[in-house]
This record gives sequence, C-alpha cells and structure tokens, in this order.
Amino acid sequence: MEPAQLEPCTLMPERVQNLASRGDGTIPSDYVRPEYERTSLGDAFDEANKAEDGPQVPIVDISRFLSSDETNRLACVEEVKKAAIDWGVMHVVNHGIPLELLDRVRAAGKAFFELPVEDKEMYANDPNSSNISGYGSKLANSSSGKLEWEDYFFHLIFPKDKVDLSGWPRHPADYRKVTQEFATELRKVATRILAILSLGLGLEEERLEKEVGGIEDLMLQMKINYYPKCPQPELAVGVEAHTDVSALSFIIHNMVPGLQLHYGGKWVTAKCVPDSFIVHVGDTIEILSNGMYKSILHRGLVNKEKVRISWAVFCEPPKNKIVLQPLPELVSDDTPSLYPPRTFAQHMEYKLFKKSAGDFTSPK
Ligand SMILES: O=C(O)CCC(=O)C(=O)O
Ligand SMILES: [Fe+2]
Repeated sequence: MEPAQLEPCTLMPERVQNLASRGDGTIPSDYVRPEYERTSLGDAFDEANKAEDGPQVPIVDISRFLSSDETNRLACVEEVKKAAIDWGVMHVVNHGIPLELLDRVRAAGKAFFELPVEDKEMYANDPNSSNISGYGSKLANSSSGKLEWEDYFFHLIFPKDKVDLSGWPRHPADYRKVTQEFATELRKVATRILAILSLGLGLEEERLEKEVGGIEDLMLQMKINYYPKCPQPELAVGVEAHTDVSALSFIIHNMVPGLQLHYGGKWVTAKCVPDSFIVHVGDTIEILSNGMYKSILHRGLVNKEKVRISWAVFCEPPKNKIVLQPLPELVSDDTPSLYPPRTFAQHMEYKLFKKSAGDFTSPK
C-alpha cells in the first residue's frame, strides 16, 4: 500500500485560555521560562504586595494642561517631562476620557474572550503570516523559544479611513461602536500628551505630533491581552520583557496587577491606580528625543487567582513614510545623535532580529 501523503503542517498555537481551563495544576514545558528569567518571577499579587515600599511609577494629572492659567500648564509639562525622563512610563489621571466609556471597553473585550472557542477562532490570525491582526497566541519564535501565558486580539482602531471593521468582533453587539468611541477619545489624548512632551523638549507644541504622522498617519493599534489564571506563575510570563516600538502606548486593564517595569536595575510591579491609564514612551519617541525620554523595558506577570485583561493601544508612525532620527534641535557636539536614521519598518525588523545598529542602511 502507498504510504499516506502527509499534509503540510501548519502550526496552530494552543490557546492558553483552553489550556488553563483544563486545569491540571501544572503548565506545559513550552511555557516554562529559562532559569535566568525564573529567578525574578512570581505570582503578580505577591509581587504587587512586595512593591509597596519600593520606587513607584509616577502618577501625573494631565487635566492641568487644559487650564487657562499658564502656571498650571507649565507645572503639568514639568511633571510629565520628569516622568518621561526618569521612567518613560506613568499613570495618567484626570485624562478626560469618560470612565463609563472605559468600563464599556473593558466589558466588550471581556465578553469577546468569554465567547465559545469556535466563535473566537473565526477571527484567528495566520500564525505563519507577519500580519498579526485578529485572534492569536504566540508561536515559539522569540529568542527564548518559549511561549507566553496569554491570548490576544489585535486590530487597527484609528485612523477611521484605514480601519477594516470586518475583522473586528461582531459579538458582543456593541464591540465595534464602543471601540470606535474609545479610539476617537484616545486619539485626542494622544495629541495632548504629544504636545506636553514636545513642550518638555523645548519644541513647539505640535512638533512631535507632526513627526509621528499627524492625524492622518499615526496608527492606533489595539491589542487586548487575555492572561488566564496560571497554576505556576513563578515559572511563566504573560508577556516577555520588551520595550514598545510605538511612539506612545496606552494601557488600561481590569485592575488585576501584572505589569512590571525594569527600573533602577530591578523589576518594579505597577500598582493598579483607579480611573487612570498607563502611558508608555515608546522607542519612536525615545529616538526622536535623542534618548532624553526613555522607552522602558517591561513585562507582564501572571497569577493563580484572577484572569487579567489589558488593553494596550500602540500609537505608531507609518511604516515607511517617515525617517525616524533624533530631532536636529536636540543634537549638538555635547549631545551627539545616539540613533542612526531608520524607518519604523526598519526599526521593527531590527527589534525582531536583534540587528546591530550598524546594520541600518540609509533609507532612500
Ligand atoms: O498587559 C500589560 O500590562 C502590558 C502589555 C504589554 O506590554 C504589551 O502588550 O506590549
Ligand atoms: Fe509593551
């Protein structure tokens, strides 16, 4: 008899949510992190308790930037500038996004992940493609060769004319409406934070906004991270250590701890600050500011008790249209350029393949 023809093997990653629901008390070896990394891991709730006494991610109030009183505006610029220089990440309060809208965003994302498996799989992305839009879980293609304890849903949410609504969840019924409202609100806040950061660099208010693509070309990509309960949180990570490539990233979550920042040579667990969102300075702004503002290394821990969900929105410049390099006003004999020019696409490739900085060719 002829041997059966083997089908080409397309590797579909296991959904962590399904794996976790089988609940046998241990995690598969693919999720067990390397020894050097495990020494600093733990249950996110324990780590959050321990973090009480140590350094804390700064909290900034950006409502003061809308004040007609110049003193208030300047104080706000100083506060954000300090946080961006020292940490590159901050909890933002009094941001102006209606809190009930944030609640509806959280409810919609949660409801999507609570759908039956087959309903979610209809949106599955192709793990072998570079387009990660849709429902997905990581394949073991990172430098560690290990997996992360999370599933995600990823899609573009702004600008409106570039969005493909057909790839967004149809259920729950208000997902699309709520997410569009959120995108519109967040885009306004992005402009405000870019203005504050520009002033902090001694530049005109509109400068960074323009440098990252402006209202037409700055892309807001949303990634809903779903971290199931993990029976062995001291062995796994939800998201491995990285810096964001974006200009800015916004994060809201369901008030379950997990985010850790690498600050002062140690991992610091972020507190859950009510009614706030987290803003990261990403690599793009670090480059434009010639390293003055920092894109901080961070990761996501998991825990035994509660599902954690976070909504990360990455504000990214267009892939090939803009050459990213330190702004000329910030480069001098005393402060030489720290970053060779690159497009956003080249920067992402560099991160993915850990190319050395010398490998950049001058973009045409
Ligand atoms: O879940 C979080 O708090 C952080 C997620 C994150 O860093 C990312 O998706 O880039
Ligand atoms: Fe991140």
